[in-house]
Amino acid sequence: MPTLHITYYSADFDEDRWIPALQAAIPEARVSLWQSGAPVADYAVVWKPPQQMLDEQAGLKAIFNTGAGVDALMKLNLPAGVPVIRLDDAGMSVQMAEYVCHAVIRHFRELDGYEADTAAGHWSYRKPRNRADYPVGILGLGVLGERVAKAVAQFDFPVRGWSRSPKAIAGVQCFQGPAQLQDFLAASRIVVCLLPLTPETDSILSASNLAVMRPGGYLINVARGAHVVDADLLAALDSGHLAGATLDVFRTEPLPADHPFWVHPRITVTPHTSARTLRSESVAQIARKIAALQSGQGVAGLVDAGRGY
Ligand code: NDP
Ligand code: OXD
Repeated sequence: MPTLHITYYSADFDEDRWIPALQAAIPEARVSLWQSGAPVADYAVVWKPPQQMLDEQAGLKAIFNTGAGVDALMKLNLPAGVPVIRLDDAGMSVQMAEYVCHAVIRHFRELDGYEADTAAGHWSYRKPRNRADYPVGILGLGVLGERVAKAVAQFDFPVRGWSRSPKAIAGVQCFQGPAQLQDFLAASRIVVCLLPLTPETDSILSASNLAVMRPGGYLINVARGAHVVDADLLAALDSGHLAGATLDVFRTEPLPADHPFWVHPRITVTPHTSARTLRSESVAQIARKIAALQSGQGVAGLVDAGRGY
């Protein structure tokens, strides 16, 4: 007789794979797909659930989010006193480090230019750039941002970071809080956004903040589309203030077919793929955390509803 009941719902991930994987990792539990009217479970494992699910599951011991970002959950009316637990790396930070290092190096080494030369059959060198002129600033020094900062530093770029609370990370010049945002941006030529989406960070990459970045700046947004004011980014690119952008996340996903980002010559678009939720790592982490909670221990990745992340 199962002693635990886990209810599962995902707007994006395949329940036919996730439910058996959770069931195999937590054999003492009964794992089932949430549907309206289902009995209240002990734990919910969710991605972008409907409000109705949370309203009906009032007795949960915890809600597990199968992603790092909890902005979709935070928009809902969450049951009072129920902890929300996010994915805590689970194989994402190495993917994010790969993606961001690739985008930084592709821009710095002008690989798009060489690709165009190749297509035209041109053999022509570009003058080597000085990496001291390309400081990389990471907005957000959490689980993903810190890993990315350390990875970028391995290539000897000057690295800056910005967070809410003070940090000390070897090889990273750290800034914190709203009072130091402008100094951070002015000290960065390539800006990488790895902030959670909260009321404080919504639209943070707006005209006034983009204007503070060094001329010829480059933006890499791998956090959430709503961090960027689309029209302000396009204006900064078209005025020549920014040299280009790599964007993995968008206000509307999939990015609408008529959105100007698709065809802008200096924007690279990828389909929210910089750090994917990996099923086996994520399931193993959730199983470990459920076991810890069941035996009264604390777990990492607890979301602070007041901060919104
Ligand atoms: P964390 O919560 O571990 O880190 C968030 C960082 O942002 C922390 O350093 C935090 O500061 C800082 N921060 C938050 N609010 C502010 C603020 N108002 N001012 C300054 N700094 C702030 O998150 P992760 O690193 O795990 O993930 C970051 C985001 O990446 C996720 O929320 C998600 O949206 C996105 N993501 C995107 C993916 C993709 O595929 N594109 C995949 C996974 C995640 P402090 O350390 O002081 O708390
Ligand atoms: C996440 C994401 O937040 O995939 O984990 O964007």
